[in-house]
Amino acid sequence: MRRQADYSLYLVAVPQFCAGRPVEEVVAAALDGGVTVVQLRDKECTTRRYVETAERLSGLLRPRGVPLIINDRLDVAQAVGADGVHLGQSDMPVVAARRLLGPDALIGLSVDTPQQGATANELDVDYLGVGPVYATSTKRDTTAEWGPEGLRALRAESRHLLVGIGGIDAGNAADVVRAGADGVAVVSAICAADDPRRAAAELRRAVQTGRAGPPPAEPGF
Ligand code: TZP
Ligand code: MG
Repeated sequence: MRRQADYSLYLVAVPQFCAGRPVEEVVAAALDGGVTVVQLRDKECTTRRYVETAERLSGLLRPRGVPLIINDRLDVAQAVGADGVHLGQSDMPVVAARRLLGPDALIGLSVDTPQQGATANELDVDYLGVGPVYATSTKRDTTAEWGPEGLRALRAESRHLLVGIGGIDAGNAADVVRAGADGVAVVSAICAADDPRRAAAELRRAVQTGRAGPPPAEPGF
C-alpha cells in the first residue's frame, strides 16, 4: 500500500539558502520546530556531495519518521534509500519515475500552470507542489503566481494532495491552507531564518490556524 505522508509543513532544504550554516544544522532545528517532510534540493553541487548530504539528512530524519524527498535525482534517492523524489515539469516523466522507484515511493510533481494541474489528474503522483503561490525571489524561472484564488480553483479540479510553495511565510500560510492546500512548502522562511526552529513552529501554528477555518469576523458595533 502507498505510504501516506503528512505534508503540513514541508521544508525544501537548499544548502545555498542556509545563511552559511550547514544544511543539516538548519534541518535539525526545523525538525524540532515541527516540519513534517524534508526535501533536499541542490542544483549546484556534485553528485558526490548530493549523496553525502542526503545521507546525513537521512540519518536525522529516519529516527523521527519524517520522510526525505530528493529533488529531481532518482539515482541519489535510490542511493540513500530516500522516501521519494520531487519532479519538475522538465525532469524525468512521472510514469518513468514510478516504473523505476516502484509503488511505495513518494513522488511529487511541480505544477506551474492550471493546465499542468489538470494534466496531473492522469498521473500517479502522491502530491502536487503548486507554485509559486506568491511572488518569490528564491526561484528565478517561475511562471505567473497562482494566488489563493488559483489554488482554490485547482483544489476544485484536482484529485491530488496539494502543497503550496512560493513566497509563503507565517503571515500568509493560513490563507494558503484556507484556499485548499494540504500543506505549505517553504525555502527561505525556514532556511534563511535566524532561528529555524522558531520559524518552523510559527509556520506549523499558522497551518493549524488555516485548518481551523475562516478567521473570525471583526466584532461589529
Ligand atoms: N518552486 C516554486 S517557488 C519555489 C520553488 C522551489 C521557491 C520557493 O522559495 P521560497 O523562499 O519559500 O519563496
Ligand atoms: Mg526539478
